[in-house]
Amino acid sequence: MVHRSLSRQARLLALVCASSVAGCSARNVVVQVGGNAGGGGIGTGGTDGTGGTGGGMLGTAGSAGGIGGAAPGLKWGSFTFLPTAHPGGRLSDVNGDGKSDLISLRNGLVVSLGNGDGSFAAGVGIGGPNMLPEIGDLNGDGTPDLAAVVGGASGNVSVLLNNGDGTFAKPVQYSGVDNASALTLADLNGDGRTDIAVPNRASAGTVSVFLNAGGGAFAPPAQYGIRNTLAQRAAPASQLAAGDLDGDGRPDLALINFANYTVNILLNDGNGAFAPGTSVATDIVVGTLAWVQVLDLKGQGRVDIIVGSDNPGGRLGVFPNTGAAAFGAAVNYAVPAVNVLVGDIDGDGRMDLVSGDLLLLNEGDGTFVEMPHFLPSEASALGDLNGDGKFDFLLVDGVLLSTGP
Ligand SMILES: [Ca+2]
Ligand SMILES: [Ca+2]
Ligand SMILES: [Ca+2]
Ligand SMILES: [Ca+2]
Repeated sequence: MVHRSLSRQARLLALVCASSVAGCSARNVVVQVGGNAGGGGIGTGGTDGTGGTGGGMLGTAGSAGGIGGAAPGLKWGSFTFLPTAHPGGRLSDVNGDGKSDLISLRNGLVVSLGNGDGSFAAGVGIGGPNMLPEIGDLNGDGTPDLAAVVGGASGNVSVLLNNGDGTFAKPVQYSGVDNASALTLADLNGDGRTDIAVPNRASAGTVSVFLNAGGGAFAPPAQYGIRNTLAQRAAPASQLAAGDLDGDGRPDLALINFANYTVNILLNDGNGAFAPGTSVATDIVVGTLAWVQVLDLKGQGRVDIIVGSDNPGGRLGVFPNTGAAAFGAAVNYAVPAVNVLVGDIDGDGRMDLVSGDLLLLNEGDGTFVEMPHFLPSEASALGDLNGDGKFDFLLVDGVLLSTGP
């Protein structure tokens, strides 16, 4: 367990925001959080560049520096909180007007187009499962499509293709998953088309890989077993992330077991077939290991693994990639995984994390600085809500719009 103290500047910033929490329920409270100008970036696609579309930097990059560096200072100006009623969910610009739209749940998927001021038009039901989707360009037309799993023993993967204007074709179901609760999108066989991988919670620990046959249609899945030598219980994977863990340029899979606190790695042979790699034991034994992501935290071309448990006493653990899909001892943070979001919040080119109302700012050395209670309420999603290229937060009770400078 590593305890990291906040830098003086970070502490001041946290205090500024903490003291504004009560006021943030009023309208248009401005939260001053830093001096330097510049926007943030938003990555919603694959974390290693192999995933779906929609990733990349939306904001203009600021100058070098950042919290914890020689010249600390968030490259934000200020934020304005607007209490806005919305159901929460995922953000993506589905109709290509430069404003993030909201994908939420109401007996299926609902699309609410962004008005460009932090509010949303009335939602339109598009069918599909009552499970938030992953977002990526599945048919290669440059517009974001949706894929979500349907749970249960006879579950399936539901694919909703964007007609190109933010309306969606009827969901197409693909069978071959078993009690799944998550999927990830990445081009697993290197043909330029986005594929789908789904961990099966039943079936003694397997992953179903659906290769994209073109046009957003998917072939019947191949199943790959997960070695699980560290299993304390026969608990198959529940969540996964795709990224190049062994440095061969092909996206691999990191899977977490929801009960036995291990991370299992499946290595990609380059054709979208997978063989078991290492199992990494975490020392996170509180709650359920509920979240996994892979990110190159040091910017050295090696993808690290981050896991989190969802209990109030839970933690986030960062496993540094020491090369060839081997991972060093975890750096742990006393932060439960609460709807963890990934994005370059402070615009320094490094991916940061948001968990609940807390920020974890990437220092660039594989560690994070914790900024507790930084947001006035829990974050639901990150995106550019008003189309100005700057990072905004969709909070559970409104939006926090970046207002510059
Ligand atoms: Ca839009
Ligand atoms: Ca598309
Ligand atoms: Ca592919
Ligand atoms: Ca690889």
